Amino acid sequence: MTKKNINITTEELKKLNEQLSSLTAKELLAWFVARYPGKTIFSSSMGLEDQVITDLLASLSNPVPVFTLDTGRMFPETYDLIDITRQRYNIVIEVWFPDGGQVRRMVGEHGINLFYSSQENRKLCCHIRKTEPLRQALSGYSVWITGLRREQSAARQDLELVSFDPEFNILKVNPLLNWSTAEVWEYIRLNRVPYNTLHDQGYPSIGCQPCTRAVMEGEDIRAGRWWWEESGKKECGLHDPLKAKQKSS
Ligand code: ADX
Ligand code: SF4
Repeated sequence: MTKKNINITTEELKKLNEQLSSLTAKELLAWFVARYPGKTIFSSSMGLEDQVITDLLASLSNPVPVFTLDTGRMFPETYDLIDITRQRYNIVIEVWFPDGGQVRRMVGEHGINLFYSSQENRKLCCHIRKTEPLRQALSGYSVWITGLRREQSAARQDLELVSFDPEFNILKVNPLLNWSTAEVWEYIRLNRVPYNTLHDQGYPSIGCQPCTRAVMEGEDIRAGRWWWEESGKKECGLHDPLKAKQKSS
């Protein structure tokens, strides 16, 4: 059973969001790192937003551990970026893998490309390859930094700067919550932050290779993720908007 790492009431959370709302992304990161030293961790998918956060974290005096979840189905360009980022910032990027036995059983039962056959199978794959490794990676930490932004999808509109995630028993912090896509790109270019070359080939949002395609001009940012599924239901279990609305009391 996951140990409860944090206790916060709905009222305290509301006050915290009000208190922190005027901080810049960097100030917000610094605030949490100072408040929860050694208990703050950052999950990077190596996406554009995550590269901004990695760059911001590199400018803080206290290091924050960074991890990425390798589902085994990533793009070669994503693996390249893991190494480029590691070298550019001289940091360790911890890579988490799914449990081999669980993957073997799942593939044996449903096939290697099970995600195309039903949403149930797709969710099973995300659960085994992403959510369970995430649970392990977050274990023992109190604060989880992510690159979620409101503009990314309708389902993410109601996210807060800071929320309590009951699934992982952790405070979830989204420092780029209110950044626009243009602001993210501006930061990347101004600071020469390394990014996934797929972004220049029509991929605004990058996940696993078989579940991500390029989008057309004018299409939604996340239209290329699990594109065969009904939009509005395209979360993988790492970020369930319904769960995020429930607060600890
Ligand atoms: S997803 O749920 O649809 O895959 P998305 O790609 O938008 O999420 O990324 C949102 C945030 O989730 C990222 O900024 C990152 O914090 C976290 N995340 C998503 N995928 C991974 C991954 N493979 N490894 C680590 N963190 C991830
Ligand atoms: Fe599996 Fe696709 Fe989910 Fe990756 S995004 S874990 S390949 S279903």
